[in-house]
Amino acid sequence: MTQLSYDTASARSAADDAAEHVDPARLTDAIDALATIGARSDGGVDRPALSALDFSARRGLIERAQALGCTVSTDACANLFFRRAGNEDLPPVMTGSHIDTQPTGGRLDGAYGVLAGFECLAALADANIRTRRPLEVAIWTNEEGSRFQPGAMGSSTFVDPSRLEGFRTVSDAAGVTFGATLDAHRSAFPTLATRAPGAVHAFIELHIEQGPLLEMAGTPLGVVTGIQGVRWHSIRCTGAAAHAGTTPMAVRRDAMTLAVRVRGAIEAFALELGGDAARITFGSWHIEPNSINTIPSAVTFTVDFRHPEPAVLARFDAALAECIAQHGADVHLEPLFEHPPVHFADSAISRVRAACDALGVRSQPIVSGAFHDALHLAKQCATAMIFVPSRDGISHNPLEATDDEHLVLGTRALAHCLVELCNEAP
Ligand code: HGY
Ligand code: MN
Ligand code: MN
Repeated sequence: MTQLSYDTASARSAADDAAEHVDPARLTDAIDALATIGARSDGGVDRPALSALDFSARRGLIERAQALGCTVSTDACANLFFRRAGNEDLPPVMTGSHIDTQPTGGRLDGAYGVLAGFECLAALADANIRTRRPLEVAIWTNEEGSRFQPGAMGSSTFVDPSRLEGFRTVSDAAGVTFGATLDAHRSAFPTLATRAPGAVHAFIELHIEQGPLLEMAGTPLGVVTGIQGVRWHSIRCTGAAAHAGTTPMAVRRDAMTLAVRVRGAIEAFALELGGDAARITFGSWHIEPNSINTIPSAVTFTVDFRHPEPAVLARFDAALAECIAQHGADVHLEPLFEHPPVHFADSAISRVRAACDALGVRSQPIVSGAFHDALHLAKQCATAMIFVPSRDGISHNPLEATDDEHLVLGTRALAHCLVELCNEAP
């Protein structure tokens, strides 16, 4: 086997070549096509994790990957891996994201990163570029955490397989367990090989910013240096069901009254200790029995707190525990997900920045307000992200949009960065 030379100059020209072979129409057509699976009448997408719609999207992408000459594999958490062979059997460079969406999601959150990865595979084929290392595009299962909490289950178990057993017992609102959907996935794709565990050289995730900062700055590309910390909890407040018309106010045990009081207390201390950088959301509510003329017997709501500083997150944890204790036995806290702030590897960040510079495109450093699968991959290998602007900073909303020009630029930067990483020596 002749030892191919990957000197920087040829690797750099290969990287430029790959970026130039990104085909704008092929990319936007792929985004449009995927958005039809789970399309909402308002232009958004509702494609729950491991639903029939998700399976349908996966089937199409498996076929496309096979047509591109990739090998396709999966793992026990239904992650999908589309691998383009390299000249040397070295740890691969990975890219990818997720294709599950929020219930009122957009067409780009997650899907863009997966389809840009596919576009890089196609661009490499068009340019007839062979890289030293394999290039692997991943679809990570259940990143959103909307149907099954916590989020980012697929990437989390890729990095730490011991977490899967606990995830399998998590149920969705209809009582379907995550384990049952994993088994259904295995039955739906019985011939998929199981990916052999192994080292990963680097992971680069391309994603929409989902906030307003790049657009406000007029910057087309974000060099993502890290992800802020996150806390997810479920809080259950209990009371006593009683008749709405006959029960005097003074003797009620109204679970909603208690829940609103607890919510107010949490919001107050979260904003007080977190300041302008604090992000507190109470997004999901479940009321029992949820009847207009019965006093609620139980109210369960979720807490989503985000902050870039570990010390603030620790103070939030302490204040929340104290708040729950103060409100007595009728308030129960269930932790769902927590992750400290992540700082990406300088080596990966430098590759992303160099790719933006090579394209002659202005970029700026940015910390991600949203979590992503890169949160977990950063534990496994040199990891970084590329952001493109979100129009009006909107995401997790059918109005989510990004200019085609930016979608293409982000993909060109990804192609450039991946080739440079794929040609790095062991
Ligand atoms: O919640 C998040 O940050 C991600 O969009 N799932
Ligand atoms: Mn996402
Ligand atoms: Mn999302």
